[in-house]
Amino acid sequence: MKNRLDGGEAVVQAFRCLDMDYVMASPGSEWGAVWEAFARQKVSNAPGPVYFSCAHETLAVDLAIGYTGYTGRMQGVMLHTGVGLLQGSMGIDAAQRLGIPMVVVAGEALTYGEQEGFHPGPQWLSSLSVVGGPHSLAAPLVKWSNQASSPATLFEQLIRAGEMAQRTPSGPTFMTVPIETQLADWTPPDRIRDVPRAPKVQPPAADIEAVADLLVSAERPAIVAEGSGRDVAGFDALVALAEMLAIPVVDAPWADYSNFPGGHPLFQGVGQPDWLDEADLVLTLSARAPWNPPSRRPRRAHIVAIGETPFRTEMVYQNIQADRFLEGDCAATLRLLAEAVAASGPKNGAVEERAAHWAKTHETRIAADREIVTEARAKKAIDPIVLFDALGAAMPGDAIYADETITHRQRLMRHRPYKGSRSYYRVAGGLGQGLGVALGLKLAAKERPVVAVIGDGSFMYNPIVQSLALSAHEELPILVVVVNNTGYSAMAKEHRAFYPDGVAAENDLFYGRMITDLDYAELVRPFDGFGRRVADPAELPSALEAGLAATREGKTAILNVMVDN
Ligand SMILES: Cc1ncc(C[n+]2csc(CCOP(=O)(O)OP(=O)(O)O)c2C)c(N)n1
Ligand SMILES: [Mg+2]
Repeated sequence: MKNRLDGGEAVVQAFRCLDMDYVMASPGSEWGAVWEAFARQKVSNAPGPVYFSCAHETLAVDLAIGYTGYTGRMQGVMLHTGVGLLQGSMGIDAAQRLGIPMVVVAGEALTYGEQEGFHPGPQWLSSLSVVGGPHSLAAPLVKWSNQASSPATLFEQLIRAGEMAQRTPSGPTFMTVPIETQLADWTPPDRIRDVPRAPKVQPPAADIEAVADLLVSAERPAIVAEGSGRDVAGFDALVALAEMLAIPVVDAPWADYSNFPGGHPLFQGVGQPDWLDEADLVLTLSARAPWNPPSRRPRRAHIVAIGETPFRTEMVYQNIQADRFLEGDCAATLRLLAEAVAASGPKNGAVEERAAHWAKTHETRIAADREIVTEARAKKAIDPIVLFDALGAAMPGDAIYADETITHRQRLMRHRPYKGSRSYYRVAGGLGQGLGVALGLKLAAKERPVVAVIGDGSFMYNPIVQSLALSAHEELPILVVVVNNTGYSAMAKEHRAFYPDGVAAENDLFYGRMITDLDYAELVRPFDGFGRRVADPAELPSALEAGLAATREGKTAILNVMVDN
């Protein structure tokens, strides 16, 4: 009895075969068989995933998002039936939007105490019962959702869920594993297979050739990058291709990652500069929404959309306006393009001319941005731009940023404190996930400083207590910078835009704004962290340095930075 294999072992063995590092868990009482398997793994010194207890479903899912976002390695997430799934659902939704593969499992009971000799607990009859099963709640949020069909199929179904999650378009999959299935005997297959990672998909060679020809003959090519910096390979491949032909690169308005070095002479900032209308060829990289408004494509350019999944089924509307597609892994496609361009022979002087032109444009923009910072520094209060500039100066070049700002995001991206590859992660989906994503990034990159930049309103949506407790307990110190404009600026801004001459504007009465005056830095005290409220621009550099120093000593730091808009 003691060492019999059951469904719980099948779950852990499947995660082992899928080469997961962690099972991020915020569980309930249904998981006894899986805990038993983890105990067995521990006492027998067997290799396998680490069980990571998270104290909140949002944290469990977001840790997986941050960790996989950085490493590219898929993880497991274990939740408590329908209620746990609902609590973690916003993170799962974010994972789908970001294309982060993960296998999420939740349990349920099937027998309610009617099976002789076994009672799962009375809670399953009333409050935990989900008509259709937890997998029906998960279905709209994931690529695939089902109940484990039987103890005999559980193991292979979980493996397949992991294999599917990694396939294009990558994203979360979900499985309900009933308690009865977990407790049932399980006989492992004769051969336990190490599951290979999903191969990278590449566009056909003829399509690569055709676009390489377009690139070589283009007079004014340009690149708009949204998600190509997801991995180091994508970042490096973009630098190589851009340099080869002196192609200017801009970040799309909703860039998910650091796609290109900000100090590179070919980097031309974020958004849709006017000169894009003069481009004759534009490559968009892993872009869901390259133009704003969506139909406002560059006027003259032939547009080539590069990426694994140009059309996202979780989006209601897209209008990417591509004239041609190169569908496949972005990094691999960029590399193949560079190879094809190199093979096409020496380039003419136009490339050198272009390089000089864009280096100058880059310099002009940087100088203008410096001017903006200088002007902002003259203010008595802290302008958010001054904060972002000070962050860039205070933090080491390898700092990683998790960005959960709202009205400050475009300014953060413009005055980017982040530098190299894998240094910027946009927090996707609904608010309240920045701390979990930042902790997941820290778990993945313990040697790099991690900075969560979060709006004050967004901060309040996070599971703050749970995140700080986990950060202390698991020794994951991060620097949290609350960009505090004392409320929801976004709401007041939209309200004013809809009713510029309205009663609210006239009387400064914005109901949606919500003013808070809590000192968020105080919240870190019970967790032995470092906290400071900063309202004076002159104090910013030393406060940032002290915050960073605290994280180096293993303490999480919260800087509550009072900004003026
Ligand atoms: C879960 C969730 N609830 C509500 C919203 C709506 N919402 C979008 S922005 C925002 C305010 C965010 O405030 P803050 O982080 O302070 O940013 P600011 O608007 O001040 O720049 C809210 C409530 C949301 N995006 N997600
Ligand atoms: Mg705010």
